Amino acid sequence: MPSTVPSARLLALLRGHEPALVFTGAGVSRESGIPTFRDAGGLWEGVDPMEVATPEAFDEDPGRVWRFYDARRRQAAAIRPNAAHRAIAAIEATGRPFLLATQNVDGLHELAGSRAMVRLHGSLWQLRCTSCGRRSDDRRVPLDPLPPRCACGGLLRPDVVWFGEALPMVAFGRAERAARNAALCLVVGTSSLVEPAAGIPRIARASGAYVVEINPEATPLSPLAGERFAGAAGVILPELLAAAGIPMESAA
Ligand code: BV8
Ligand code: ZN
Repeated sequence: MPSTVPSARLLALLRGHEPALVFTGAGVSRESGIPTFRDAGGLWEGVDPMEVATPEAFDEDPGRVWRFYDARRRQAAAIRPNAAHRAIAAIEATGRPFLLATQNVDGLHELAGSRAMVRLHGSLWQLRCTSCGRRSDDRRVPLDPLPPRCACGGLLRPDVVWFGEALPMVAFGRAERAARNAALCLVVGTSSLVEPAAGIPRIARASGAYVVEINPEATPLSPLAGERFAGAAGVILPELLAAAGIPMESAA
């Protein structure tokens, strides 16, 4: 098991009160039981993202897109946050200037208590009407019938950001501003392949933040990291917090 020995610089930053930005991807939910996208056995294995995660795919076959997303909602509804989600919420709870920018849509950060956060790619639990634009919070699993329809009769879609779609401007703007001000940027569980979200940690690094990557694998971001921990977020993050003396809630 790789030991987690943070540098003196990282320990000082974790213990300090300067602004911190945490940027997460699917790997942070891995230990809750949700597959990532690009690992073996991942969501994109056997599924062409262009057939289930683009507006064109939805126009062509909303039923196929909804079967993919309803399955992910059912999967996400059945699991709980893991120690990585709780550790990130514990950093926020120290009261330091903090923002979590997540690419995840599963809602586990919110369940773990994260509040100062932006969802760069939307949420599985929000639906949006393709006719009247109305947004709704909808936790029903399974959704039946598929595809779901709005009271206005319009087709409802998952309120997530598909390939070729713009990210929510307010969320992305908040993440960019936090990246420009961050002294510490933790990049957890992301392949750093999907733009423009993957640019957020690069903005932090260019603005002087100390970037730390937590990921079993190296990624295109790795060369920019001042420090890397090659391991599971659910193991590494609690160890870093313990070394820094940051208290963590145990599993609720
Ligand atoms: C845009 C939907 C323009 C939500 C997702 C060529 C062709 C077509 C498009 C492009 C192209 N080149 C660039 C693009 C743009 C494209 C893009 O970046 N494509 C990439 C793949 C090349 N981007 C877009 O299309 C974006 N929009 O550009 O629009 C525009 C601009 C203005 C106006 C109009 C239009 C939209 C991007 C968002 C796409 N939506 N999903 C959903 O269903 O979830 S992408 C999908 O990838 C998810 O959102 C996910 O969040 C994101 C990133 O993946 P990761 O989270 O990093 O997950 P991954 O599996 O990749 O990696 C997991 C990592 O965890 C691994 O590194 C693994 O080692 C690690 N790990 C595993 N276990 C653990 C762990 N880490 C820690 N602990 C563990 N236990
Ligand atoms: Zn409607």
